[in-house]
Formats: sequence, structure tokens, C-alpha cells
Amino acid sequence: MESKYNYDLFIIGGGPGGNAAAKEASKYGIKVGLADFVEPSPLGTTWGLGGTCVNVGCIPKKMMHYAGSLYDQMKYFPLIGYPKEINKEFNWETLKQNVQGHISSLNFGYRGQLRKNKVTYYNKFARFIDSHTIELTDKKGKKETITSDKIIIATGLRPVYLDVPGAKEYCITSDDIFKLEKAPGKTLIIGASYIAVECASFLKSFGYDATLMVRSIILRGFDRGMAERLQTVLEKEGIKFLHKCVPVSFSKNGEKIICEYKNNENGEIKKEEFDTVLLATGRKADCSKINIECTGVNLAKSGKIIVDEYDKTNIDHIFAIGDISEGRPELAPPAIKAGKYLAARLYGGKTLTVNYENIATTVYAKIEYGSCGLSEEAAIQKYGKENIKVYHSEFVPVEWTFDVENEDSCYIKIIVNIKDENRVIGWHILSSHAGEITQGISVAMNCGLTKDKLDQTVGIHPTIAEEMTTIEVVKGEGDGKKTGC
Ligand code: FAD
Ligand code: NA7
Repeated sequence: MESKYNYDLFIIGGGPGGNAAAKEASKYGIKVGLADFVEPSPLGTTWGLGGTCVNVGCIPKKMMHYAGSLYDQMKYFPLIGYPKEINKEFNWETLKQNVQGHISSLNFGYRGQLRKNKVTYYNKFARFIDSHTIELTDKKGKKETITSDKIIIATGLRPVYLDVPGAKEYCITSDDIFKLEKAPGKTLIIGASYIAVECASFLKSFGYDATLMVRSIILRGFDRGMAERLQTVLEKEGIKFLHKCVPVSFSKNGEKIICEYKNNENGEIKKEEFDTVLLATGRKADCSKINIECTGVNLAKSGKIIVDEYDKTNIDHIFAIGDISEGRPELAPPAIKAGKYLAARLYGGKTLTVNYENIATTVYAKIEYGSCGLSEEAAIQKYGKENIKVYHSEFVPVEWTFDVENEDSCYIKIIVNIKDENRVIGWHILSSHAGEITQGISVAMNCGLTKDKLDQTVGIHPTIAEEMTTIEVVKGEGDGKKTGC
């Protein structure tokens, strides 16, 4: 029967979530449309199809992190027989061009995939007219209207600008950093979470002066002991910290930005000049832009969309996935899984929903911090201190021993529930390649990993990861420091 709508499914947002939903839905022979439009940042930065992850998130960040770690490895050069310096200074322009080149190829790939899957793509800003009708506006302001039986909202989040004089005029965010025309130079990063720590790390590796302004604590929500260990590493690597400080104003002095800031503990006001100020103070939802009010969809206090376990809003034919949906992790892989599974449930007769337990993540800092499951604090709160055991180990991987003066070490913390066969409920690692190692652990944790199973596993020697098979020291009963095999 001919549908009364232009589309069976229309998706607003072409990030990881929206694209995954579109690709999956198109497999079932329905008519799918997708709109993706990037509103320029206050600095005027804009980008192509693929959303935050591809353009201004995971991908450029990981490339810069990798570039930074290569620079850090140069300290080993004289020790392994290579010249100390590769005779030229670091060139931001080269790095930026190569990162952006890769992103352009991904943008092109995303377009091709939509075309191949017969998804109609609109590079237009979408806004509800009513719960089945969407107005689409292109960059020249030309409008058209489409209707759809079902609609998925996958519009993601954008960086928060602080309500401080000069913030919008003089500061940048993660929307701009990866495409900066000029090398960032001496940089102040406001915020102390995931994005702030990662940006400070790669900027410092490239040789720029990097300062983190921390309002309260570093890496809120992560395991405190691990966050503090990472902070020590960052400080040792020369990243500066302005603790308990918040910005008061930003102004310009020629090319320089002056940040006036206040220490919340002693009330002291100070000033410092920087070449770049990066705001990494969180990301927020703004559903008013898509005129969500006219659909009757309920929003949470955060401004995100309230959904049930099937990603459905309170309006039966409207769904939300990815960062814009309340209570979901702000990460790309869960957005992709949510989009794929939702489309398969709606059109493919499938029943699978995303398992949000044990989603691993990694902070790509000077030393990577990988984690999965509960922090020590959360484990104590959930199970009680007497019902958990924390194993730990501090060790130097063989790769780092070229440098006899090396003082760095890796650290692993494994939290188990002793009332449930010593099941692993928290995994934390500070090491190189922590992301790669932690991905494997999250699979094992989802299969019910226990401490016995770890102990019975034969390791791969000599690796960092093998340490997880030999940890015996309980935190509080020894410092976990290990030498030799
Ligand atoms: P998005 O990727 O944000 O996509 C939404 C899209 O919808 C955007 O293209 C937006 O422009 C478009 N849109 C919005 N409104 C409209 C409209 N009205 N009409 C049309 N289009 C619209 N996650 C990880 O898993 N690993 C990482 O290492 C990682 N690093 C990150 C680093 C940084 C600096 C940042 C900022 C994020 C990082 N993330 C990381 C998070 C990850 O990028 C997001 O979780 C992911 O992109 C969310 O996907 P999404 O599909 O929900 O939304
Ligand atoms: P987060 O995780 O929301 O962290 C925001 C950081 O900014 C955090 O350190 C905050 O400190 C700080 N903050 C927030 N508001 C202010 C003000 N007004 N002044 C000073 N400092 C402030 O954001 P991210 O951008 O790091 O990451 C968002 C997600 O994107 C993340 O989950 C990744 O998956 C990708 P606080 O701890 O509140 O004192």
C-alpha cells in the first residue's frame, strides 16, 4: 500500500548513531531519508558528513594522540642508535593537513555509503513542523518540507561556552582545535575531564606550553586513585595545573588572549597571557533548535531526550539515539549499536537491545587510561567495602627499560566482588595501548570474567597485558610494585 508519508523512516543527524540506523534500516526495503547539517562554531569552523566522532572528536583526537606519542618516543632515539632529533621543528600545518585529509576521505565514504544503501541524504538543517513533518533548510536558506512515518533524532551535543566575558569572542572549543589555521602555541585548557586531559596531553607532546584550569577535580566520574595517578604523570610531563581556579574574563592584547581567573579557595585573582584558550567544559543538548516542543517529546533536565530501553520517546513514532538520549554514555560505539539495533527492531523483526553494562572507555592521555566497569568508589558504594577486593600491580614494561633513568610505570587495578565468585566488576589500567587491552577485557567481563579465570590464563610474554594474569597483591596489603618477570 502506498504510504501517506514521503519516508518510512527519517533520521535527523548523520553522526555515528544516525548513519548506523540509516544503513541498517535501508536493508529492509523501506524508504529512508537522513538530514545532517553542521552549524558553524562561533569561530566559523564547519565540517562534513559523519558527525562529531569523525570530524571533531574521536578520529582527529586519536590521530593527534598517536602523533603525540610518536614525538614522546623520540626520547628513546639516542638510546637505540638513532639521532636525537629529526632535525626539523614540529610543524602543526603538516599534521593538521594530514588529519583533515583523512577526515575528508571519511566524509566522502559516508556519503558513498548512504548513496549505495539508497538513503536520501539532505545536507540541510532539520526542524519539526509537527510530529510527522520536518522542515529542511539548506545553507542558502532554501526550505523544503518532508513527512515521515517514523523519525529518529540523533543530533548529538555541542560544546558548552562559559558565560564569562570574552569567552565566545576569544576562546575555541574541540569544534575548532583540530582545524586551527595557526599553531596553537601556549594553550590554556579550561576543564579537567576527558577532552581537556586529552587535548593538554597531545599539545604538550608537540612541545606547546599547556595549562589545565581545574575547577574541582580531574576526571570526575573516573576511579579517583587512577585519576590522581594520571595527574601525577601529567604534572611530571610538564603540563601545568591551575587548581581550584575558574576564569573571570578573557580579553585581547594584540594576538595574545589574557585570561583573568579566580582561585576559589583563597579568592585570589590573577592574569596570564596565552596564544590559545580552549574551553573543554562539557557538551550540551539544545533540542529547542529542532522545535521539539511541537512534537510533545519529553526532555530531561539536562535538555536531552528521555527514551525507554527501546530508544522510544513518549511519542510512539519518535525515537532518539546516541549522545542526545538521556542516560546513555557519550561515546561513539554505543551510539552506533543503538542505531543499528533500533532499525533492526523496527524493520527487521529483531529484538536485541544494547547492553550498556561494562562499556569500556579510554582516556588518550600522555599515558593511556583504560577502564571498564566500576570505579573503586562506585564498587564500595554498590557492594560495600567488605564485599569487594582490590588487586593491583605497578610495573615497568620492557619497552621502557631502554631508559635506565625511566621513572614511569604502568599500573593495573582489578576490583572483584568476593560474594560472587570473585567476579571482576572493575578494571583500570594506566599504560601504553591501554585502549587495546581494555577492549579485550570488556568482552571477558561481559562473559562473566572472574579473578580465577584471569589467574588460570597463560600470558603472552613479554607484554603489558600479561600482567593481568599474574596479579596477586591486594591493595592495602602491599604496594604492588613489581620488578622482573
Ligand atoms: P554526533 O556525532 O554528534 O552527530 C550528530 C550530527 O547531527 C552532527 O553532524 C550534527 O551536526 C547533526 N545535527 C544536529 N542537529 C541537526 C539538525 N537539526 N539537522 C541536521 N543535522 C543536525 N567517543 C568515543 O567513543 N571515543 C573517543 O575517543 C571519543 N573522543 C571524543 C573526543 C572529542 C574531542 C569529542 C568532542 C567527542 C569524543 N567522543 C568520543 C564522543 C563521540 O564523538 C560522540 O559520542 C559521538 O559522536 C556521538 O554520536 P551521535 O551520532 O550521537 O552524535
Ligand atoms: P565533561 O566530562 O562534562 O567535563 C566538563 C569539565 O569542565 C569538568 O572538568 C568540569 O569541572 C569543567 N567545568 C564545567 N563547567 C565549568 C565552569 N563553569 N568553569 C570551570 N570548569 C567547568 O566534559 P568533556 O567535554 O570533557 O567530555 C564530554 C564528553 O564528550 C565525554 O563524555 C566524552 O565521551 C566526549 P567539574 O568536575 O564539574 O568541577
